[in-house]
Amino acid sequence: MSILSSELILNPDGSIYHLNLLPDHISDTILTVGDPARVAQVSRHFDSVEVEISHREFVTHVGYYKGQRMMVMSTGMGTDNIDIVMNELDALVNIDFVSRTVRPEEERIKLRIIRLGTSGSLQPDIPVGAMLATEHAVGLDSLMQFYPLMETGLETEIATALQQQLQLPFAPYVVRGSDLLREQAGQGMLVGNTLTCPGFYGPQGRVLRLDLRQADYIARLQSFAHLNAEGKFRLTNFEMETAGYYSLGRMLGHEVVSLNAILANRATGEFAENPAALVDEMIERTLQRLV
Ligand code: R1P
Repeated sequence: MSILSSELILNPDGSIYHLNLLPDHISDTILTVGDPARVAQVSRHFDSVEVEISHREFVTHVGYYKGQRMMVMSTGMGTDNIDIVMNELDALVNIDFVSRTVRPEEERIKLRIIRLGTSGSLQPDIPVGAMLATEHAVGLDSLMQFYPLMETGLETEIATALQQQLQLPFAPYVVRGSDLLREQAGQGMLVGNTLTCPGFYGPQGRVLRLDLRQADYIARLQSFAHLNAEGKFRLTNFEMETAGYYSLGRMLGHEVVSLNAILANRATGEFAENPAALVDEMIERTLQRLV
């Protein structure tokens, strides 16, 4: 079945609508960052950068790192952007743009997508400056209201406990990411469970001029605990994209890991003195582990 031009939108040069990339641009390993300025911070470590493409918040550099083809792309903030990034990256490798048909299963490509992001810690024992690789992502956003995500029994159990203990009017979604990629790219980092919030202020419990609906929201996040067959589950950190990556990655068949440089600690009230240096450290450590 051919996908209509209103659904799979291609630009006049054949590139995909938002990312402006052509199928030939894509490498199997893709590093993603939120901030467009962070793209060059990554690609300056490449042996060479052969393609630079920029459209809206999506800046992409394609090149080689230690002889391996690699690309780095910015996504902007929030899971609504991750919906675009994951669907368009997948289309670039798994849909034939000429016939507008999905490639047969045996021809499909599994991408390795590594988010190099920043994040706030929820727990006093995860300090500013820590590097954390996400095991489970918990989505407080509405993205999975629109897709048939299959959760495991344990994920559903954790989601139900979260709804009850956090007194949420809806059930969050819970997804475990790729253990293999986490162990490789996130080797030596802390492992944690990341809460993906649909905002930076209220949804992450920050009060400037607006009060929160639940005054004890942060305390509830910090003290959330769920004992299960695998041990004790707690929330370690929050940010704004990881659950979108993990859920869409599972459904589309790509390996995804979210790595987080902890810039703030919301238990102690600290913020990093030199955030750029921490992001650099995460970039360097991760690149070394990918080749
Ligand atoms: C908020 O400041 C942004 O920083 C975090 C959040 O997820 C959100 O995107 O990640 P990035 O630094 O990777 O964008």
